Amino acid sequence: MKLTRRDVLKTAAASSAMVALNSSFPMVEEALAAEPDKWVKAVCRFCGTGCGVMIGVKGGKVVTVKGDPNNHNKGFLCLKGALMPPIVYAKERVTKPYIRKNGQLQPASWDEAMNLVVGKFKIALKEHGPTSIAFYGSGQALTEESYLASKIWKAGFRSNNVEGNPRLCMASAVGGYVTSFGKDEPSGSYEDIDAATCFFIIGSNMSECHPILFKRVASRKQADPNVKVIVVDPRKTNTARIADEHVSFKPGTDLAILNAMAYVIIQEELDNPRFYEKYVNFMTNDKKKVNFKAYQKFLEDYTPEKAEKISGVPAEQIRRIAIMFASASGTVSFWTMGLNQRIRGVWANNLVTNLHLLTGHIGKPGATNFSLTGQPNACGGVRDTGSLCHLLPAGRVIKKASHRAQLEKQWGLKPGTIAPKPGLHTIALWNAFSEAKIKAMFVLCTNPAHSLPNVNMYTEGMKRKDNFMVLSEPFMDAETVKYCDVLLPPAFWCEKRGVYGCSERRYSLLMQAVEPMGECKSDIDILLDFARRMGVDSKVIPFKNVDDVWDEWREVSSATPYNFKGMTRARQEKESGLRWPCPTEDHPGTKIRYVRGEDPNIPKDYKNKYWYYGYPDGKAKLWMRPYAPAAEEPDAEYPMVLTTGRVIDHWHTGTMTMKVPELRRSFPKAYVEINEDDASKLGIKNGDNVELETRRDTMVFQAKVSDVCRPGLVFVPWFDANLMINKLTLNAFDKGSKQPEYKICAVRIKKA
Ligand code: MGD
Ligand code: MGD
Ligand code: SF4
Repeated sequence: MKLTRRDVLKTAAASSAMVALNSSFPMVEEALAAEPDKWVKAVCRFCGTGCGVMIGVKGGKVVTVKGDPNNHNKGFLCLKGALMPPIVYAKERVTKPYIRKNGQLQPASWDEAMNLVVGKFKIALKEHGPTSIAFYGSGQALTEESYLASKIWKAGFRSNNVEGNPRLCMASAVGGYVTSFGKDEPSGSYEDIDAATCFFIIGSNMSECHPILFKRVASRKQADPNVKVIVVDPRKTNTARIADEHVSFKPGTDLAILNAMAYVIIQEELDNPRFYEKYVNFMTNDKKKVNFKAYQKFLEDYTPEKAEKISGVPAEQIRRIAIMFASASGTVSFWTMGLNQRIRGVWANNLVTNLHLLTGHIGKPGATNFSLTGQPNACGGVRDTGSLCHLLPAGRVIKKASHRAQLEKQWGLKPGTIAPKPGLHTIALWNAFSEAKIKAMFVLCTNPAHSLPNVNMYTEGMKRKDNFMVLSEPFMDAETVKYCDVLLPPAFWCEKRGVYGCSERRYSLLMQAVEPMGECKSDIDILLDFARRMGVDSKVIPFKNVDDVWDEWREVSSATPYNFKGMTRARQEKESGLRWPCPTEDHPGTKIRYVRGEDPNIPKDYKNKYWYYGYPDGKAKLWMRPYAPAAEEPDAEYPMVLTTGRVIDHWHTGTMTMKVPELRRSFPKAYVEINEDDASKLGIKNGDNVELETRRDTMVFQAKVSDVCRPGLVFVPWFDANLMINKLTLNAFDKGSKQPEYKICAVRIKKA
């Protein structure tokens, strides 16, 4: 369906509603403005779907955007993707450096700003050592930026305090994949959607958060009426509106539902012993290898009737969805933050994977367990390059001496250079910054003063005089700007060059379309300048530009199963994305991992079909994870559950999407979504002001009364800088992944 700019803008305000209808999904296939002088190939700035875009440039300025017909999105974009140009030229763009003097940010030269930054980092290093400095990055930074920052810190400063917002986002998915397969990242790809006959969507509001992928799911269902969609979410979201089965439950209890599904699958003899007897180890929660019988015994605690008592889901519905999942010819599971942002996030991930290992719905076209990445480069930038406090590039971990030694060799470092102790994970890092134990912090491409949970605690810490924060941020109105000591002006999206890696392991090149505004520099140039001024050995950081960084990263990956040696810049410029592993320049990239004949890491003459090479015996692990309650369950004092999440037309903290009039109009401010029965009991009507109080803070939102939330649950979107729900959320986190539980906390509400 082709739309004119006028059509698109007319539908913008109603875009969320349109998505549910799917047949009239607003897609933008054509240029929206004047015919440009040239088209430049890039990737959408927003979600982990990673749609390819063509940027239209006229007179040296970005004038329009259209979908790249050669990338997986086949020319389609959602509205956020199609409406990016005004963001580049927003009046709030930071175009020169600033230094805070007497509490106010004052314009400064690059030299003045960088000298101050470097002075602070040098003093911290000299007086308090490498553990007193930190880098806090982003799954929206380019791959080269994350790799470079991580190398500067880990190899240049011997500091493992390298973290970023993927800890708030994908850490539990990483934990899930690594514990189940010994290796991170999904094994399937988007083509699986076209072959699946059942979709199991749990804790993901795909229609609003991965719209172009959701369109592919909806089209698949439309094309074949036998295709089933199961949506497991305590809210009846737009995604749920195309479901054959919407499973609504008490938030946090889905672990019991997933175990009960496994119980039913075995009871109905829909399990696949031929697969699991050969390729799966059954593991207890305390890491003991056991047999299938022990698993069956474990599942006795999760009969559908017992799970009904825990979750509120009728036993009969659990039976129905289990049978639907297992008896389909191919089932694809998708999940995102509804599972990851939980103190049992890793376990929840394992339990979805269990269903695939039990039924053999894995490693075949249309059958895969697929965690959707949120940010455009959370996979390619941070997970793969190991830019977190416990990781090293390409799946290596800091704790392992052999992994450190491999990296030291590849990086040409003296043995023992990389510090053996992992750094501080995100919550611990910001706690340490608040206590001024971290003395100097470099924040890049993220807005923590808005996005951290229980955020008042951390903004108090950011106000201290005895810690120092340098922030690279393109927009003056981003919340964290209020707290930084130095503000640097980065080039934005189309003004720089580098790689984004999306959910399906596809790495696509963003080519620079226009010159950076004012005195802006790309984050790569900012980091290279920082390393040089800090005196980092030029043998450790020998790069002149972003392409040099990419070439080293290709080389470093090539000794591992990640291997994207074959993704040369020349190829990336020509092709619209390649999926790793891609070991040679003539390799087409990999659709399905762990399968002989598909995954280049498996020798062609390997005797079995599957090989989970993350574990020495080549078998995946099926974990017995029990249900356990959330960190803060509702009680007599705070009787309801507060959950937070997204709306289709805004991105995270709103610094970008709030600058597009059509998107801002569509959701001008945050609100609280309340179930109609709860509202009537509390005397709340649509549009009333409602006070929400948690153990952290109290805030007032306008009520949106509907059937979306189940009774006992309220939802607040978190994009609004004037109504930051993170003042109310909880910073409890998963012990394994260290990802916070944004999705559940106890709240009491009343009409304000
Ligand atoms: P959320 O709204 O955070 O989005 O994508 P999603 O995870 O799909 O949460 C998803 C769902 O989890 C909600 O519908 C919520 O009701 C449900 N949920 C709450 N509690 C539970 C529970 O106990 N169990 C289950 N199963 N579900 C629960 C997030 C993704 O979106 C991410 S991580 C990023 S970084 C991107 N951000 C983003 C954005 O900001 N805006 C838009 N429009 N798209 C985005 N795409 C990406
Ligand atoms: P963003 O708004 O994406 O949110 O949290 P953040 O990363 O803090 O921030 C990105 C910042 O980078 C913006 O200020 C943007 O203007 C800036 N920026 C854009 N382009 C560039 C660039 O090229 N260079 C530089 N230097 N800066 C740039 C995201 C985080 O939030 C995530 S990923 C998740 S999944 C969490 N989800 C979540 C939730 O579901 N609920 C609640 N309540 N809170 C959440 N917080 C988490
Ligand atoms: Fe951009 Fe995601 Fe929309 Fe694709 S689906 S155009 S990547 S926001």
